[in-house]
Amino acid sequence: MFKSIFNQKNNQNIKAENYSGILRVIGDRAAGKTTYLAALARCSNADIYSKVESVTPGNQDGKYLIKQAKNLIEKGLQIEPTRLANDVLEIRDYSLRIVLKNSDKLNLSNTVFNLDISCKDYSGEFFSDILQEKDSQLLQDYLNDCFPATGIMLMIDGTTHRKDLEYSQGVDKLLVALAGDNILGQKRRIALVLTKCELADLWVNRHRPKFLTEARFPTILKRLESWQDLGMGNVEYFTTSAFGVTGKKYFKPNSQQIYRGRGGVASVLEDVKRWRPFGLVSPIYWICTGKKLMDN
Ligand SMILES: Nc1nc2c(ncn2[C@@H]2O[C@H](COP(=O)(O)OP(=O)(O)O)[C@@H](O)[C@H]2O)c(=O)[nH]1
Ligand SMILES: [Mg+2]
Repeated sequence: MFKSIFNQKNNQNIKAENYSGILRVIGDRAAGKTTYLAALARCSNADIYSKVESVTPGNQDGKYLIKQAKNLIEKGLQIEPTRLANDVLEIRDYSLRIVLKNSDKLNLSNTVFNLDISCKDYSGEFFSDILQEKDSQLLQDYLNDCFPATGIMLMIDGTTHRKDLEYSQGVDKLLVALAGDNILGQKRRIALVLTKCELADLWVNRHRPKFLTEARFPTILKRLESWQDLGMGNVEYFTTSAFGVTGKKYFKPNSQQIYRGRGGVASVLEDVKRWRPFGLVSPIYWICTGKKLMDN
């Protein structure tokens, strides 16, 4: 609906810019990877000032994400853990088209950005178990599967700072394994995404993702920065929340906690009517274009 109005009004001057990206989402169990993807697929819920015009699934797996959002998140339930596949070919490959509105408030240039992404969401074991093992065939298969990716989203539950050292070892292994350019001959982009940033201790610094990462995950940040300094690829930092906050002046996390421990936070969406995730598109936009998108 909104789309057609937008198109009619600006029909003459619309320029479309198309980008595409092959993404892999990596992170520990319960980092929030699948919930993030499902929230993204249901992005029509993003707030009215959002730059996102629409997100449409490009295949069955993309549709499955929308179903997960409708049947689980919106009913106040958790998404089921993603199981480790015995064969990399079994991993779901979500294909989505994200359409962004013109970001120029003065409407001088009417550009529509189309981001076509294909995105694989590995199970948490890939990160926590397999990356610790040596010479496993499955690990090798997974890494080979990562190789064509233009970008990797490394998702970390922002509350798991006690695991900084542990995670940095996994990150190390990954960086070593992925040395070299991707299939397009480009340097790979790694987006480090801190999840669950509607929670009070993360929320206050949501606009300073690098600062927040440095404060909470100094070892990981150091590893990534030296990888970048060596000219191996590019890294950028992001904060996100699949649930968001409610309230205009006094913000309140729109999540209800089920569990909190060293391994992170488990929660469900509290108020479905006021579901406003944030920071969903920024990392993807950066991976696809190399440019940063301000708040979405
Ligand atoms: N508070 C909060 N919890 C979240 C958020 N995203 C995911 N979760 C919760 O984190 C837990 C693990 O999420 P899941 O998507 O299954 O993680 P995955 O294993 O990385 O795919 C579940 O309890 C989710 O509901 C978020 O933005 N905020
Ligand atoms: Mg999952």
